Amino acid sequence: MNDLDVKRINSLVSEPELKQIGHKIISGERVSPAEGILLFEKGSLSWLGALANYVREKMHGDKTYFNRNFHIEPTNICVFSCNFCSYSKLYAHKEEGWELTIDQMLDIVRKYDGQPVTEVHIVGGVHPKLTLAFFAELLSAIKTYRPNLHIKGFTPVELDYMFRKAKVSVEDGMKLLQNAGLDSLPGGGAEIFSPEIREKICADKVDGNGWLYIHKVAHQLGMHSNATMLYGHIENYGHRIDHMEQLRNLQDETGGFNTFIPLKFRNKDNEMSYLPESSIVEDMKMYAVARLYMDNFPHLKAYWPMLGRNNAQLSLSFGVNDIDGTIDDSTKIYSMAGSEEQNPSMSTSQLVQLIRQVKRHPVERDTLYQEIRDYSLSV
Ligand code: V47
Ligand code: SF4
Repeated sequence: MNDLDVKRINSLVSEPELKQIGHKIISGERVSPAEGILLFEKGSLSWLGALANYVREKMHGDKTYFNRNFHIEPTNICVFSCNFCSYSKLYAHKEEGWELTIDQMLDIVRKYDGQPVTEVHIVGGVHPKLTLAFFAELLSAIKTYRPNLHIKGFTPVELDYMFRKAKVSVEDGMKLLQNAGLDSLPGGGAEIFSPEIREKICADKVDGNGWLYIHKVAHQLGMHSNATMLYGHIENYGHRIDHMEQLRNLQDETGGFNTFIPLKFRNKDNEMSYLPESSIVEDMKMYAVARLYMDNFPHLKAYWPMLGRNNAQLSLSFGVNDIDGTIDDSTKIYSMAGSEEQNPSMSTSQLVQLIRQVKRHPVERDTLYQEIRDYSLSV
């Protein structure tokens, strides 16, 4: 620990209890749940930012990762009715939704022929007629067509439904999908684990324990995964810390998570539109506390299509070291929920520029954070 760092950063707060937490963080000690709540409640933005940036730079220096990926959304028809969702169409209104065949999804993969994309992210609604066998066939078809493309797909919400319908255990279902070509799991569907909040915003889908168990089994099979948290709606700081605590505990056990992704609730066109959105100050606090609390998560990601480009740049001073990639412009879930980004795609050079503008060091990565190209070495 560097005493000068402690002095410099802790001069930004006066409360002894906060100074003590700052001291702990700089000496590499873990923040407790009660201390996590104090960070949210009492920490000034400048102090939290300085601490989170200290941790970020200790872990990654100026490196800011991105990857080249594209999305496939098999369907937006969903049996569930999460109140925050602006995207899904109930099966009863299926004529308003879409549902892609395996061939149509392969056409999307073919669009990227010859392009240096490394990952496809498959995520969508939970269609009552799409089966485990259908998704296994989709995975095999993609792998046969482009074997080196990493497939990151399906949230525990989709998986839990698929496995229950097929009457297979989580273990058997995950093995089957892994053998068919599934490489890792994205972070979606986590929302907020607390049952009292889940009951009010997404009562009918897999619960927090179910979400965690599916990721645990994936990790035990050697797969990596991400984790999200939907914040800025009806939850309080205690619920956020409880969510992060449960993720941190599972990570201690398995080490299988790569990235934590806080997702800001957007309020356009959904059942929770009456709620105001969190302020940018609150968003930056969220990133900073996440960086400080999730000490065993190697990476913290800002999902720029949801947060907006300028705020994603800002987040790089509040603990974030990864910006989600150069994604395809057919991704609908976020623009439908009110993100400023109505066309959430950026070319690699635009993304590199965005990172360089805030004097960080762009590095292209693959899904598992192996470095593909260091952009500090080129113009
Ligand atoms: O679980 C839905 C969120 C998530 C809204 O792993 C909303 O690399 C805000 O998890 N306001 C799915 N958020 C997307 C997701 C994700 C995205 C990017 C990268 C990765 C990754 C994962 O989208 C859902 C839900 O929490 N969401 N509606 C809304 N109105
Ligand atoms: Fe369905 Fe996912 Fe939307 Fe919930 S968030 S209604 S599970 S598509």
